[in-house]
Amino acid sequence: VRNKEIFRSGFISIVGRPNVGKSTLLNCILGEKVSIISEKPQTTRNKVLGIKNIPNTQIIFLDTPGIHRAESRLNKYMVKVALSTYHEVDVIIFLVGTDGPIQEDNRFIIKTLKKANTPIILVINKIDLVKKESLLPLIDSYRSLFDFHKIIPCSSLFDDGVEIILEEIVKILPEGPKYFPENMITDQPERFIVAEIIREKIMKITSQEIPYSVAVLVDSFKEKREENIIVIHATIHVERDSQKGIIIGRKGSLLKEIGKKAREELEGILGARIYLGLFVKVRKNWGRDNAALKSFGYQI
Ligand SMILES: Nc1nc2c(ncn2[C@@H]2O[C@H](COP(=O)(O)OP(=O)(O)OP(=O)(O)O)[C@@H](O)[C@H]2O)c(=O)[nH]1
Ligand SMILES: [Mg+2]
Repeated sequence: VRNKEIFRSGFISIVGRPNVGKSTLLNCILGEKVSIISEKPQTTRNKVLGIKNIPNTQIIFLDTPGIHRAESRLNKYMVKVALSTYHEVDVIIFLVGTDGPIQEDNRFIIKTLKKANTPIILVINKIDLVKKESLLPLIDSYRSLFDFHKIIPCSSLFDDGVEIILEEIVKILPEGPKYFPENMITDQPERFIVAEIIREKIMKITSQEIPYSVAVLVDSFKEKREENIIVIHATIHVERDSQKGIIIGRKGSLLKEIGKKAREELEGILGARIYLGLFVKVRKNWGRDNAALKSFGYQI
């Protein structure tokens, strides 16, 4: 019988291929948006921390960039970030879609998991997209590849099965301290959240290489408390002149749309009226420039 008085806590990393729904799962668990989501792969670029408090328990989740065959510097950095979480967590959630284990990326990930000395829970996400009958063979095929601590099917989009993931995690968590105060949901500074929400809108609105050529930095963030207004200036950095034109759009229409969507969401998150000034700047080939990557928060 577990002693109810014992406080349990621990760190859980969510890893997997790009686009399988890692950030969606984190947001679903927290009931709040701390990590941006898009239908395009490689949305998350940094480790994003989310804190879940339940009675006598604190679970700290790390959302990570998708692990894939990385060619560019930024992508290699992203994969490194994801793999580096293995050593700082008590449990790893390996998230996959319903499209089968055969992908090369998954094989690579399983190879890395074999070296991690941590319980690994396989979560099969997006089960809303397939028939129930197809799940058992899928589970079997994964089971033959690795000795997972548990295999749990779920749909993060529809909050189906997510509760079971939490129950399983709580069973493995060690006794530990309350690392963060209870009212805290993430350790990300507001400026980072603002930059990410702007980047999310760009990822959703633009296509082809544009989403991957964009980095967003908040230049200033000033609260006018008496009026409940936050004045924010941010710069969207692109890699080429042509991309600057595309982001701005005809008579500034696209930039206006990005700004409007970001502002509306940020007003909800920050609970204030927001003035959002957006600028677009070309930083030639920043993705290949270590100093630029560093200044955008991608510490190579
Ligand atoms: N149908 C369905 N779609 C889902 C589910 N979970 C996530 N998605 C969708 O999958 C897409 C990718 O979701 P993300 O949460 O951004 O995926 P990710 O794994 O964080 O992706 P990266 O950050 O690029 O590695 C989005 O369009 C989500 O709406 C699910 O359970 N069912
Ligand atoms: Mg993500």
